[in-house]
Amino acid sequence: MGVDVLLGLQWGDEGKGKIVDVLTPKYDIIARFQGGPNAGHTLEFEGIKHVLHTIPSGIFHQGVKNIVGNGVVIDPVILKEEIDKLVDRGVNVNEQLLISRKAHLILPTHKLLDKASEIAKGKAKIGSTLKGIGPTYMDKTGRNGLRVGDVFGDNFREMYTALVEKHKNILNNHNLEYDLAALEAPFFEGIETLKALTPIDSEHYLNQAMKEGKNILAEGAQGTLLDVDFGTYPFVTSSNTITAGTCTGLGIAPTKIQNVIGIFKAYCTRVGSGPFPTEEDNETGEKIRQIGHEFGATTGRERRCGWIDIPALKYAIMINGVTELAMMKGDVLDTFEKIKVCTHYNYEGEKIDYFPYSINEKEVTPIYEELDGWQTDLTKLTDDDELPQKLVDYIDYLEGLLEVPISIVSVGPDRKQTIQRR
Ligand code: 2SA
Ligand code: MG
Repeated sequence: MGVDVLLGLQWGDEGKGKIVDVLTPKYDIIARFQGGPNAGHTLEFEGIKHVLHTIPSGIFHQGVKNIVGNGVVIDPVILKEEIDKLVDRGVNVNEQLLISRKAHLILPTHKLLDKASEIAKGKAKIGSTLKGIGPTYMDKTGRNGLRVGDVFGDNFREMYTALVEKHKNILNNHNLEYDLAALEAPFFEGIETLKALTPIDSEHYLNQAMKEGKNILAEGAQGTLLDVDFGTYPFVTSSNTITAGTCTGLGIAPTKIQNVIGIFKAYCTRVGSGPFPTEEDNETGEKIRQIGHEFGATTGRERRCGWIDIPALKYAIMINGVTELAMMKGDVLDTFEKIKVCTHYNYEGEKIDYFPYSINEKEVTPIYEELDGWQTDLTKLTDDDELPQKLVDYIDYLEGLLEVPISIVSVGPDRKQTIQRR
């Protein structure tokens, strides 16, 4: 028994939450290994939409344990809100949710520092979610951070105050007005909620579970192109969003990893700043945005929309060791007469099929193939046999380029709108 990994191959929002929810019945444990409340994982079933930020997407399945690993950063305020909603919906959170003692805490001042940093960058801002992600990971690697385990100690308040003093010194150099006391009240309420949960050491817990024959699914957040090492730096998030992040973010050895399920949209989106070669900043992009409801699940921001990018996907498949693919939101393209696929880049005058050091507009222009659209409503389909031929052609074409089977095709946001291919 080992660990399967499910992660995004683009710039996030591929639909990871939905597919984790669909696959959860095959697993005993679902575990988040990186990121934090910057994530917005949307699940839909029985006519209700749920958005999760910190809590893994297996939480709606009774008996399944959901782990927040050491690689995740936790905002107690947002965690409390998420838990309260789940409790209202009858989820037994105390039984199902376990949190690593080694996960780092997002303090109110981390959010202020995030904002100050973005303002200071001006036009070069990252377009962060302002959830304090960058500053919290900076404190983690800078060896200043506070961890979940600290909240159970006697001197948590002193530790908190010492770190906040450091943050205030930095904030003094910025022209940012803030009311810290107003932010601290909900923070300390959230800390009480956190204290009521079961703390674990995810490395011991998960390795023991594997010995007992349990199946684990690791749930990625954001996407490969936002990875701090391999993404479009500096327009990335501050964690390793790739398969390797599973090892460091949960305490699992690389030899324990089995299947890696890579998720991508039939087109492509990005939220926040940074290069996006296949972006359609025009009517086409707007059409995709409206039909696909492409707005941030955490911030509500408009997502930038464009065509599928094969060199980028091949890069993500390579970095992650993807063994199977899930294609999401094909239904959004139902009314398109023609569908474009970027197969290569023109890179400084040369035709290439790989993802280069920089994909800035100056260096890279996409080269497209155009395929016929299927012009069929996919949303009612339930079986592999019912897929229209033109969609099958599209899938075959992508599989040929990507050299990995597309085993899942999603045709709508609901749990039920998922086709497992044979
Ligand atoms: P951060 O907040 O420091 O991680 O931001 C750095 C970059 O990472 C991007 N990022 C995301 N991109 C897509 N989806 C994300 N989650 C939310 C969603 C985003 C939202 O599900 O829609 O609601 O806006 C996510 N989280 C971080 C971010 O846009 C920056 O480009
Ligand atoms: Mg999302």
